Amino acid sequence: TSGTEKTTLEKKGIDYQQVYNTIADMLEENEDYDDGSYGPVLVRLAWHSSGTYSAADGTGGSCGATMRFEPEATHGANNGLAVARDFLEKVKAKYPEISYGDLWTLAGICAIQEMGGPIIPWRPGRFDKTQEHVTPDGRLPDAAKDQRHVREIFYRMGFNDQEIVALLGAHAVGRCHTDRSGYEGPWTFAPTSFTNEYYKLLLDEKWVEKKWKGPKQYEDKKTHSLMMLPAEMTLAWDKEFKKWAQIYAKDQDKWFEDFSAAFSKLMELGVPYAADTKVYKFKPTTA
Ligand code: CCH
Repeated sequence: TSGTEKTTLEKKGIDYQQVYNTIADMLEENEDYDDGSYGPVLVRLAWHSSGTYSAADGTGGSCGATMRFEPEATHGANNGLAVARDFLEKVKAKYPEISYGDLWTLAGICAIQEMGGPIIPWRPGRFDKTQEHVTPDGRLPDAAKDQRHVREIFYRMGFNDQEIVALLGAHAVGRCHTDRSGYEGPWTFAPTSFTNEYYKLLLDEKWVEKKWKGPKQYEDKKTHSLMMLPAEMTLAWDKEFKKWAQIYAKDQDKWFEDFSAAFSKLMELGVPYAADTKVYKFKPTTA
């Protein structure tokens, strides 16, 4: 194709790196929000919009962005995610051609990369679906439960034990909010930095039940300022889970590699791609 033709083609399409840069520039626009970044809540939106997938019947997943609708928007697990959806409306207004599913997943990847995480390959192609495609409540993990439940939920999506442990390391960033999940506090001392600190703290600190009126959660005995959910304490208690947690605590490069692959897979569950769909690897604005 000639230079002019190519420019016309590119004009019709969406410049996804530009969308990425726009989101990246907005992440820290409000220093009063949480720890100063919308990154963590955007990661949670990307995950909850994808984690409804069921491999058995192909329902759910990020294609469709059905969390825009009731009752999915108000499923208990999604409390607080309106913050992330509203944040991204500003980006949607600038790039109206992008589907919500592509926007939410791209934003999650942008947030991880901008917080210092690995490069995560991403492909466009999700399209908006209607309210009839909302999945039933109960497809996302319940933090109060044990490893049987965690396995049941993630096996349903098609993940194995190694991928489960790799994905949970995303709790390196962000925090629990009493007015969203009922739980309270961050998992690490640097909740806007994407590192393998989560595994180190989980395995090295002594975790005790927090004494409070809220739901059962654990706190580190030393500082009482960090938290772990009952469901994720199983990463230290279950033999097979612990094996991977130890590997990731020792080797951040290995974790980055495995996390990138697992998160990319999560974002793509149930998305009907054409074989020649272009793979994007976005350039961090911080590099
Ligand atoms: Fe998570 N997560 N998550 N999580 N999550 C919460 C917050 C975040 C569970 C429970 C909770 C993943 C898996 C699990 C993030 C990413 C991931 C909260 C607090 C609970 C509860 C919500 C609140 O109060 O705001 C459980 C249980 C599981 C699995 O068993 C996976 C997988 C990912 C991504 C790969 C991120 C990020 C947050 C922080 C959100 C924020 O607003 O700071």
